[in-house]
Amino acid sequence: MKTLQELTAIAKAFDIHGNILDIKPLGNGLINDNYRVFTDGPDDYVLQRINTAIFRDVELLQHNIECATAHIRRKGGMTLTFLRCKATGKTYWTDGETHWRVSVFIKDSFSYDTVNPEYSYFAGKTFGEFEAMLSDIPDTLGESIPDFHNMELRVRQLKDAVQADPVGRMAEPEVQAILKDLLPYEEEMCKAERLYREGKLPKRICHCDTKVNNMLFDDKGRVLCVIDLDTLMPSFVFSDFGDFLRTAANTVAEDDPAWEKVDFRMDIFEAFAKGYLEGAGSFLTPVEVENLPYAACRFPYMQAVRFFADYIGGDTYYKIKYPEHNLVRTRNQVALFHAAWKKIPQMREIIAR
Ligand code: GN1
Ligand code: MG
Repeated sequence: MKTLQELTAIAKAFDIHGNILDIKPLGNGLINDNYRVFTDGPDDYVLQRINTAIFRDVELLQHNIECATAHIRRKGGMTLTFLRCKATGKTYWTDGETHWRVSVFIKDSFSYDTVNPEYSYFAGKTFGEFEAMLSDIPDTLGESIPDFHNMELRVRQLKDAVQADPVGRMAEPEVQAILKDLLPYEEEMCKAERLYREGKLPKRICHCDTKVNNMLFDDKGRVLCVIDLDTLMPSFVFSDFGDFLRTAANTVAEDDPAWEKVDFRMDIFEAFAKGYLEGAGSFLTPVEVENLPYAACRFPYMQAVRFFADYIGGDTYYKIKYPEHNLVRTRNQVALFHAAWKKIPQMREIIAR
């Protein structure tokens, strides 16, 4: 943990305007550490410590973000503004150990962990338009986390954790039961990777972390800006479609222990799908559209696999608040997966409409 003085010194390495009045923790991301920098100038700022255990190539990460934000801005879209370090001209600062960056804080904005259908419609439209805007980006973007949304890899990582069992959690009967529940769906859930190999499914620049709280709204529920651009990379459009619904259509939070209360909300699905198809309809192929119900199942499944692998592996990836946290999250996502899976026929009807 850095002191206020240290954080202030880091913030001052960037080209910020005004004097720093205070710096306070911000938000509840599971990966980076975020702070709000209060100033007496026209803007406040967001100071972030980049988690380099996860984002190992900061140059590539920032290259992706700089290219994407510049492209969106050229098209008149609203996006994040990253500041340059005064000494190096780069959009990050490092002391050789930790890496930091600063962006302009977007005023009068709100972020939510849950949304109603109306907001979901706006969110769908925004993510669709976001992909549309980036569809003709001239730069080449890399994978800031290699194979981030590759289901085959995620399942392999789970199996590796099961084999290694570094903290003895395979002895827990519940862990065995969850594994038995998940594995039969493996092949079906790796469908996107197969379609890609067969040349039937493209990769496009996607956001890849479209959870509800990665979008800022104004006070009327209109989307102001898509944030958290770290995972912006070539992926299947299923990533953005599926990950939003994973968080928004769940009747409870992703780590709610009351997994019997988990359900997949079709009103949210319908509103989001409508917005998304309006925003992205111009470039989506029939294979992409046809598989949107699959996308809605793929992401609860992938998240279950990821939380579960982290639990079995000894909690090295996600921030946890208590020892069973990743297990609770897993159970929740497994329940969501089953709920969504049962509703595929209904989803198909809605998409066809
Ligand atoms: C992480 O950074 P944050 O909290 O928005 C994760 C996502 C997961 C999500 C689960 C880089 O997102 O992939 O879906 O937690 N980001 C990374 O809540 O792994
Ligand atoms: Mg986030």
